[in-house]
Amino acid sequence: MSFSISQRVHQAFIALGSNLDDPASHVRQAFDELARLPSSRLLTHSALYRTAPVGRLDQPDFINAVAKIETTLTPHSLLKALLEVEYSHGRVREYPNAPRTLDLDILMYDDLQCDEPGLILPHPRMHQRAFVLQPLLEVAPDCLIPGRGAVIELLADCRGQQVKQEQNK
Ligand code: PH2
Ligand code: MG
Ligand code: MG
Repeated sequence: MSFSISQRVHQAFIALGSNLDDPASHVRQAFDELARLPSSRLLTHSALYRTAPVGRLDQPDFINAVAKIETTLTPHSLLKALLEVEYSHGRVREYPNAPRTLDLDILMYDDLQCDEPGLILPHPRMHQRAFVLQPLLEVAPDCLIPGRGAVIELLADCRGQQVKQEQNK
Protein backbone atom coordinates (compact mmCIF):
# COMPACT_ATOMS: atom_id res chain seq x y z
CA MET A 1 0.00 0.00 0.00
CA SER A 2 1.34 3.47 -0.74
CA PHE A 3 0.11 6.91 0.14
CA SER A 4 1.49 10.39 -0.08
CA ILE A 5 1.14 13.42 2.13
CA SER A 6 1.00 16.66 0.18
CA GLN A 7 3.66 19.14 1.30
CA ARG A 8 3.16 21.64 -1.48
CA VAL A 9 4.72 25.02 -0.87
CA HIS A 10 2.28 27.92 -1.04
CA GLN A 11 2.86 31.64 -1.13
CA ALA A 12 0.89 33.90 1.18
CA PHE A 13 0.76 37.61 1.91
CA ILE A 14 0.07 38.75 5.48
CA ALA A 15 -1.08 42.24 6.53
CA LEU A 16 0.28 43.53 9.83
CA GLY A 17 -1.35 46.37 11.77
CA SER A 18 -1.04 47.91 15.21
CA ASN A 19 -2.21 51.12 16.87
CA LEU A 20 -1.65 50.49 20.59
CA ASP A 21 1.34 50.40 22.97
CA ASP A 22 4.26 51.32 20.69
CA PRO A 23 2.83 50.00 17.40
CA ALA A 24 6.17 49.97 15.53
CA SER A 25 7.72 47.55 18.01
CA HIS A 26 4.71 45.22 17.87
CA VAL A 27 5.01 45.10 14.07
CA ARG A 28 8.80 44.65 14.09
CA GLN A 29 8.53 41.85 16.63
CA ALA A 30 5.81 40.24 14.53
CA PHE A 31 8.21 40.10 11.53
CA ASP A 32 10.51 37.94 13.69
CA GLU A 33 7.60 35.78 14.77
CA LEU A 34 6.46 35.29 11.17
CA ALA A 35 10.01 34.14 10.42
CA ARG A 36 9.58 31.45 13.09
CA LEU A 37 6.14 30.16 12.07
CA PRO A 38 6.12 26.37 11.74
CA SER A 39 6.55 24.91 8.22
CA SER A 40 6.96 28.42 6.81
CA ARG A 41 9.62 30.83 5.63
CA LEU A 42 9.52 34.62 5.68
CA LEU A 43 10.52 35.72 2.16
CA THR A 44 10.33 39.49 2.56
CA HIS A 45 8.47 42.27 4.28
CA SER A 46 7.71 45.89 3.51
CA ALA A 47 8.80 48.99 5.37
CA LEU A 48 6.57 50.31 8.12
CA TYR A 49 3.84 52.77 7.11
CA ARG A 50 2.05 55.24 9.35
CA THR A 51 -1.61 55.28 8.28
CA ALA A 52 -4.76 57.12 9.24
CA PRO A 53 -7.51 54.87 10.65
CA VAL A 54 -10.04 53.60 8.13
CA GLY A 55 -13.57 52.74 9.30
CA ARG A 56 -13.70 53.78 12.94
CA LEU A 57 -11.97 57.16 12.88
CA ASP A 58 -11.75 58.02 16.60
CA GLN A 59 -8.64 55.98 17.31
CA PRO A 60 -4.86 56.46 17.01
CA ASP A 61 -2.96 56.22 13.72
CA PHE A 62 -1.78 52.74 12.75
CA ILE A 63 1.54 51.26 11.80
CA ASN A 64 0.94 48.88 8.88
CA ALA A 65 3.14 46.58 6.82
CA VAL A 66 2.88 43.52 4.59
CA ALA A 67 4.92 40.30 4.68
CA LYS A 68 5.32 37.61 2.06
CA ILE A 69 5.83 34.03 3.24
CA GLU A 70 6.17 30.52 1.87
CA THR A 71 4.31 27.87 3.81
CA THR A 72 3.17 24.28 3.68
CA LEU A 73 0.47 25.06 6.27
CA THR A 74 -3.12 25.00 5.04
CA PRO A 75 -4.95 28.37 5.09
CA HIS A 76 -6.81 27.38 8.28
CA SER A 77 -3.62 26.22 10.04
CA LEU A 78 -1.89 29.42 9.00
CA LEU A 79 -4.80 31.48 10.35
CA LYS A 80 -4.65 29.60 13.65
CA ALA A 81 -0.90 30.22 13.94
CA LEU A 82 -1.42 33.95 13.24
CA LEU A 83 -4.18 34.22 15.85
CA GLU A 84 -1.79 32.68 18.38
CA VAL A 85 0.82 35.34 17.57
CA GLU A 86 -1.84 38.08 17.95
CA TYR A 87 -2.87 36.57 21.28
CA SER A 88 0.75 36.52 22.49
CA HIS A 89 0.81 40.30 21.89
CA GLY A 90 -2.13 40.71 24.24
CA ARG A 91 -4.70 41.25 21.48
CA VAL A 92 -8.16 41.79 22.93
CA ARG A 93 -11.27 41.92 20.70
CA GLU A 94 -13.52 44.39 22.53
CA TYR A 95 -15.67 45.38 19.54
CA PRO A 96 -15.27 45.36 15.74
CA ASN A 97 -12.36 47.52 14.54
CA ALA A 98 -11.27 48.33 18.12
CA PRO A 99 -7.70 49.61 18.57
CA ARG A 100 -5.29 46.68 18.75
CA THR A 101 -1.75 45.73 19.73
CA LEU A 102 -1.45 43.46 16.69
CA ASP A 103 -3.66 42.40 13.80
CA LEU A 104 -2.39 39.75 11.37
CA ASP A 105 -4.64 39.10 8.37
CA ILE A 106 -4.07 36.65 5.53
CA LEU A 107 -4.47 38.79 2.41
CA MET A 108 -3.90 36.11 -0.23
CA TYR A 109 -2.91 32.45 -0.30
CA ASP A 110 -1.70 31.55 -3.79
CA ASP A 111 -4.60 32.43 -6.10
CA LEU A 112 -7.10 30.80 -3.77
CA GLN A 113 -10.59 32.27 -3.63
CA CYS A 114 -12.66 30.93 -0.73
CA ASP A 115 -15.50 32.05 1.53
CA GLU A 116 -15.62 29.99 4.68
CA PRO A 117 -16.52 30.84 8.28
CA GLY A 118 -13.63 32.93 9.61
CA LEU A 119 -11.65 32.84 6.39
CA ILE A 120 -12.44 34.79 3.23
CA LEU A 121 -9.69 34.92 0.59
CA PRO A 122 -8.53 37.19 -0.84
CA HIS A 123 -9.22 39.42 2.17
CA PRO A 124 -12.61 40.97 1.34
CA ARG A 125 -11.67 44.64 1.88
CA MET A 126 -7.98 44.69 0.95
CA HIS A 127 -8.61 46.12 -2.52
CA GLN A 128 -10.15 49.29 -0.99
CA ARG A 129 -7.44 49.99 1.58
CA ALA A 130 -4.33 52.01 0.82
CA PHE A 131 -2.83 50.85 4.15
CA VAL A 132 -2.71 47.35 2.62
CA LEU A 133 -2.13 48.16 -1.07
CA GLN A 134 0.82 50.55 -0.61
CA PRO A 135 3.03 48.10 1.37
CA LEU A 136 1.83 45.24 -0.85
CA LEU A 137 2.95 47.18 -3.91
CA GLU A 138 6.39 47.57 -2.31
CA VAL A 139 6.90 43.80 -1.89
CA ALA A 140 5.01 42.66 -5.02
CA PRO A 141 4.91 45.41 -7.65
CA ASP A 142 3.19 43.22 -10.28
CA CYS A 143 0.70 41.74 -7.86
CA LEU A 144 -2.79 40.84 -9.10
CA ILE A 145 -5.52 40.29 -6.54
CA PRO A 146 -7.70 37.37 -7.68
CA GLY A 147 -11.13 38.71 -8.69
CA ARG A 148 -10.09 42.35 -8.12
CA GLY A 149 -7.21 43.33 -10.40
CA ALA A 150 -3.79 44.95 -10.32
CA VAL A 151 -2.66 46.42 -7.01
CA ILE A 152 -1.23 49.49 -8.71
CA GLU A 153 -4.59 50.32 -10.33
CA LEU A 154 -6.59 49.64 -7.18
CA LEU A 155 -4.26 51.90 -5.22
CA ALA A 156 -4.98 54.75 -7.62
CA ASP A 157 -8.64 54.53 -6.52
CA CYS A 158 -7.66 55.00 -2.84
CA ARG A 159 -6.55 58.60 -3.19
CA GLY A 160 -7.19 60.57 -0.02
CA GLN A 161 -6.32 57.72 2.35
CA GLN A 162 -3.28 58.82 4.32
CA VAL A 163 -0.33 56.41 4.14
CA LYS A 164 3.23 57.53 4.80
CA GLN A 165 6.35 55.40 4.89
CA GLU A 166 8.23 55.67 8.20
CA GLN A 167 11.81 56.83 7.73
CA ASN A 168 14.67 54.45 8.72
CA LYS A 169 12.29 51.83 10.06
N1 PH2 B 1 -7.51 47.83 10.28
C1 PH2 B 1 -8.83 47.76 10.36
C2 PH2 B 1 -9.70 48.91 10.22
N2 PH2 B 1 -9.02 50.12 9.93
N3 PH2 B 1 -7.09 51.36 9.47
C3 PH2 B 1 -5.76 51.41 9.32
N4 PH2 B 1 -5.18 52.55 8.97
N5 PH2 B 1 -4.97 50.30 9.47
C4 PH2 B 1 -5.50 49.10 9.82
O1 PH2 B 1 -4.74 48.10 9.98
C5 PH2 B 1 -6.90 49.01 9.98
C6 PH2 B 1 -7.68 50.18 9.79
C7 PH2 B 1 -9.49 46.45 10.60
O2 PH2 B 1 -8.63 45.41 10.74
MG1 MG C 1 -7.65 43.58 9.87
MG1 MG D 1 -7.73 40.53 11.73
